[in-house]
Amino acid sequence: MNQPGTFTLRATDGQARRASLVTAHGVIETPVFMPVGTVGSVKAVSPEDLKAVGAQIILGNTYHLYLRPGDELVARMGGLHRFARWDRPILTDSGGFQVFSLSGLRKITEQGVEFQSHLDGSRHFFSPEKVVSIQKNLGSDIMMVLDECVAWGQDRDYTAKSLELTTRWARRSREAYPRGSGGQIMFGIVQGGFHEDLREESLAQLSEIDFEGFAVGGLSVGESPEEMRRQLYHIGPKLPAHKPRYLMGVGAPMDILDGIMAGIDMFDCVLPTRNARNGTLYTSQGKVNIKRAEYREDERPLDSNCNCYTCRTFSRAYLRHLYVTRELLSYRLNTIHNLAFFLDLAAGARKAIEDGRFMAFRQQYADVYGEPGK
Ligand code: PRF
Ligand code: ZN
Repeated sequence: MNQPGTFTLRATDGQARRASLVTAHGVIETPVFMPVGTVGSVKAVSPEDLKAVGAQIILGNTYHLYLRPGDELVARMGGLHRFARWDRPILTDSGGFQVFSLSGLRKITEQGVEFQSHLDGSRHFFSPEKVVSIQKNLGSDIMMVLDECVAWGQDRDYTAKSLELTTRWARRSREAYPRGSGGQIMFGIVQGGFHEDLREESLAQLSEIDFEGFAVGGLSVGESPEEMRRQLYHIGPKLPAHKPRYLMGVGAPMDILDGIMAGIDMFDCVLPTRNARNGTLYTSQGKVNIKRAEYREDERPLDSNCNCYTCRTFSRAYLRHLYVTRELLSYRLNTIHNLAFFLDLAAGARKAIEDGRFMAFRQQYADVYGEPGK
């Protein structure tokens, strides 16, 4: 079956799943890590670089692309794939997170959310239908519904009311783009804060709507690693087994591995790309801060276990020099390596699940990166 949304489980190992998801721009093998390309560009690297490190799908942001250059301009340029010259799958987030984390004054009503641009303070309004229409203009393969990402520390009463609003918005989103009305697919987003019963309630409500996949939102918003795992292990295994499961905005290597352990299939995070630009590099021996003096005359590759262009070609000494002198090449080389590390982690997890040794694979990373929260 090559109908977008078709999801095929290939193997399981405990709760961990090895699967594939059909989209209009090709099949995604999961578990998958999705590099973040907020404005239609993964910062510092080209589509060619992304393919060389094995990126299967990238993420774009409705909020940013709507503000600049505008979704209608993107549509006139043939859609985001053609505009950015990326011919593999794209997932677009709904803005349900960016509006709450980036924009100024905002007002939530039944109809939607009014907000001020972080660029110039101008006022805008997102309804669930508007956000679907923007994502139609962008032409992403996977659309996300408009949701309210409840801030860490909100009380139970607020969270319970909020998840119901997220459900009503989710229903309106699906109605604005019924299943099969085009080549795009749509995921619902489970909210419910840090109350297991509210998470279950959110999932129960969303399950009545015919989405092609389900995301877990509202995690990694400031809570402890233990609290995130409590929610993740509770709700992950309860998500529909025959549909893709996406943990939004997560995370560090151990968070991704523990997400996989909870039955999650898809991940995105700015950590590899943002940290690359800050000189924090992920290696098989742990995190490396490339600016440190100890690397000044270090001839070795950044990670002898990595086969990326950066590690095949350059020394730590040169990477340090580029970083210290703020050379633009530093951003590209560091980003290539960090993405290779996260994409290799996902590829390794896929293989380990197929071989029935996922927990041993996870342990190798835990030995280097430490057990979360310890
Ligand atoms: N909702 C949406 N996008 C998100 C989140 C969410 O809750 C998060 C939370 N970690 C990241 N990105 N729409
Ligand atoms: Zn490398």
